[in-house]
Amino acid sequence: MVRAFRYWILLSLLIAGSSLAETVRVEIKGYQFIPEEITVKQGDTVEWVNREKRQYHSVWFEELGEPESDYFFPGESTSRQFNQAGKFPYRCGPHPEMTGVVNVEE
Ligand SMILES: [Cu+2]
Repeated sequence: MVRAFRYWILLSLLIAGSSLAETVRVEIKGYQFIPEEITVKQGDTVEWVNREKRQYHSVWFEELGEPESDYFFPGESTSRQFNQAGKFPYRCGPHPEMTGVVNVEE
């Protein structure tokens, strides 16, 4: 019984400490990325979901020299995986005042 309990503790620690990649969601509403700044772990994916009534948006990591995402409409989303640690500012293509930041931790 004690031994089983020890195994259970060990297993719990392994699960808690595992680096399973996650998908973290950012919502877009009222011409804002919500939350505007997020912190994820290396290997995680960020998914931006458009919650507007009728406005499309894009996600553009302009400073990384990447192409802008396709425009995505209400109910649609776009996503990007982050495999490198760092601070990554981005913006919406059609609305330069819409900005956000993804912080990626090792
Ligand atoms: Cu926009």
